[in-house]
Amino acid sequence: MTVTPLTIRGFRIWKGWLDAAAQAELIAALRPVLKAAPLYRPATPRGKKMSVRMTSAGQCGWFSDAAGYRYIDHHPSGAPWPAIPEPVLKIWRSLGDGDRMPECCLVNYYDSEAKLGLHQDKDEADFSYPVLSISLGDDGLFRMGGDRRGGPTESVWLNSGDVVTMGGEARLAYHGVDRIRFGSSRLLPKGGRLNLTLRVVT
Ligand code: MD6
Ligand code: FE
Repeated sequence: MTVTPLTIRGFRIWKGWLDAAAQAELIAALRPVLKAAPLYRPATPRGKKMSVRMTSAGQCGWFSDAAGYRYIDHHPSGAPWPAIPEPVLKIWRSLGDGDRMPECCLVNYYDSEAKLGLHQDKDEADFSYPVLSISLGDDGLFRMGGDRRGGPTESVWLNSGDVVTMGGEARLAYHGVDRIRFGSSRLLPKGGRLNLTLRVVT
């Protein structure tokens, strides 16, 4: 477990924050979430299906279609979003914010082909709260930039068990996932990478 984060461009990267037992506990806790709220592929406002599959837990979930990026209060199937599992909330209590708990846990699943283009997380109402991200399964190449698209970036491989917090000046920094090292972890039986991002939304 790291006690001091690796800090790149204001992103704080807690390498190996979760040991093997903690990672397995999270996967077990996520299984019923994925059953109640199956992964889907959102479409961008321009009409292109994303390669990353997504779902959410919490009071609201992140969604996108022709009408734009936003949070919605139920799964696209109409089912309510499941609650954020306790082992996930525990990580927020350690590394997230002390005043408010997250309202959304966005779950991203990357297969061997999936990637996530450079973006800012700006669909939330108050940027004074950090976004916390948890990596599970295969390694992902995480790219971090600054407050404008096209500026310099640096990349780091995120491994299973790493936690990243994006707060302060980095809260609105551009970031994305260029590729997955498919099969690099044995945490998920079918391979791939799961990323959880916790956000205060309202
Ligand atoms: C991912 N993460 O790592 C995608 N956003 O799969 C994000 O988009 C992200 O890792 C905000 C803060 C941290 C992140
Ligand atoms: Fe993001």
